[in-house]
Amino acid sequence: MEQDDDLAEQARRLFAGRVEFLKSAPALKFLPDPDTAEIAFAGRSNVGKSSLLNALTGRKAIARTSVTPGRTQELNFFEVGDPTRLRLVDMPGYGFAKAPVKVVEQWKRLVRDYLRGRVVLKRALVLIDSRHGVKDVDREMMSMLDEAAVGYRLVLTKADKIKASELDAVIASTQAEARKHTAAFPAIHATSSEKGLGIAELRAAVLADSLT
Ligand SMILES: Nc1nc2c(ncn2[C@@H]2O[C@H](COP(=O)(O)OP(=O)(O)O)[C@@H](O)[C@H]2O)c(=O)[nH]1
Ligand SMILES: [Mg+2]
Repeated sequence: MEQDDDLAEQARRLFAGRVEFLKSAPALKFLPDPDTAEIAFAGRSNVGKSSLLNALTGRKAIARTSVTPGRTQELNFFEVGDPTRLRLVDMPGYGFAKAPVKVVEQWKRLVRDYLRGRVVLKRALVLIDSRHGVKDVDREMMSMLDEAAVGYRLVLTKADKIKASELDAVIASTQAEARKHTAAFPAIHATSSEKGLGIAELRAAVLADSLT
């Protein structure tokens, strides 16, 4: 328990310190040097990914909250710590209904190649909207991670938007979904970027993951 408290405090300090946008990579050749642990964030467009990155780092707009969802096909890298301890990787959102086939294919290639080949990638976080639960597009993302053998945490977002009883139900159904996937962690993180719910715990988990 003391160790947990220690890690939470370390994580709090780390994320309160230097957080800086490093670069955008629209293709693999633009990836930064693989010299730092990375934690990747995935989720459907509008799931609350930018908001979660902002909440974790305690900034208002380190990651831009979306105006036009589903348009950017880039991996965005943020450095945390001074000297840099880890990188947060904002992966392009998926499941945007109006995306042309070509854009979807480009998304798949970029994300799959990154997941498969990235030695410094320690963990992924797959964000799921609390109101909707796991959808088919999320299952596809989870299968890509299973195949790439990248361990991932399922993170419920916008928990403030539903009742406590509904949250319990979506946690249970998400846990059941996790059991069907080889690389998914059994524990589900319920979060609200708006209210700060689950954010400190997730910060500690991200730091712990970066050290594995
Ligand atoms: N109530 C509530 N709204 C949220 C939360 N997180 C994100 N949102 C809203 O959901 C919308 C999409 O958020 P954004 O972070 O841009 O999603 P992204 O497309 O996944 O990056 C925005 O209108 C946010 O204000 C949350 O925890 N609670
Ligand atoms: Mg976003």
